[in-house]
Amino acid sequence: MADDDVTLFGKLKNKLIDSKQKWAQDGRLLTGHDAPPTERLPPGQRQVENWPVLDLGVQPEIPLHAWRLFVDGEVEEPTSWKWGEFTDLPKTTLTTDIHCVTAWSRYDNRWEGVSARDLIALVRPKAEAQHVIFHSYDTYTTNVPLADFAGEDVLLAWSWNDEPISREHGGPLRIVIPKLYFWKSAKWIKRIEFSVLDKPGFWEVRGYHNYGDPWREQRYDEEA
Ligand SMILES: Nc1nc2c(c(=O)[nH]1)N[C@H]1C(S)=C(S)[C@@H](COP(=O)(O)O)O[C@H]1N2
Ligand SMILES: [Mo]
Repeated sequence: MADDDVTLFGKLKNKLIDSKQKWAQDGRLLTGHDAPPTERLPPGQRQVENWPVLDLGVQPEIPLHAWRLFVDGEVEEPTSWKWGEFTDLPKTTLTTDIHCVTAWSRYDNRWEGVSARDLIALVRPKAEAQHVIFHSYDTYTTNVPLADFAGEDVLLAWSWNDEPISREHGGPLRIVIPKLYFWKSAKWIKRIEFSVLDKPGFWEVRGYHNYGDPWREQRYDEEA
């Protein structure tokens, strides 16, 4: 693997990370209301037209020749792909809404990529695999139940509104899980681990909710 070719731009924004962790402790932005999933805008969210950038302050630049995706853990067929191999897989396009825990929602984002279902069919998780852990090039991690990763609207996306996903938004490849808050949609995805045990990720160990359903307003861990 040509990991030497991956450059990290920026510096970890420790103050920003600390203040978000404090927000979680204080329960900032919580309305205390659930909304039925039939309601398009989840409680406490406001619609935006732009697309904000959120990260830890570090944005990896991954040249396509150095890009790899590894899928491993509790699967029958651990697999890794180079860029051209991955983009040769069957493609799916999908239009979804984004709901960020910082209370913005963006409607009608058109994604193209490989569906999680197609990927799952290739690697064949073992029966014991119940959790999926995403590992990114910027060292970010996040976790979802396998049942949610296997949702029909989950994508490994390389394009947004018919353009390649920009570096700041997680290109070359990011995860898109529309039914959960956007922190679960890992940018710059490098490795997908199928696991028997759950492994709370970067924000989940800093007070964010382990599951993150926007319609039940699961912004933060109740114990935090
Ligand atoms: N690798 C990685 N993925 C990440 C993050 C990150 O810092 N690193 N931030 C998460 C958060 S908190 C959000 S809201 C979305 C932001 O995606 P965007 O910058 O494209 O809006 O990415 C999520 N995925
Ligand atoms: Mo977020």
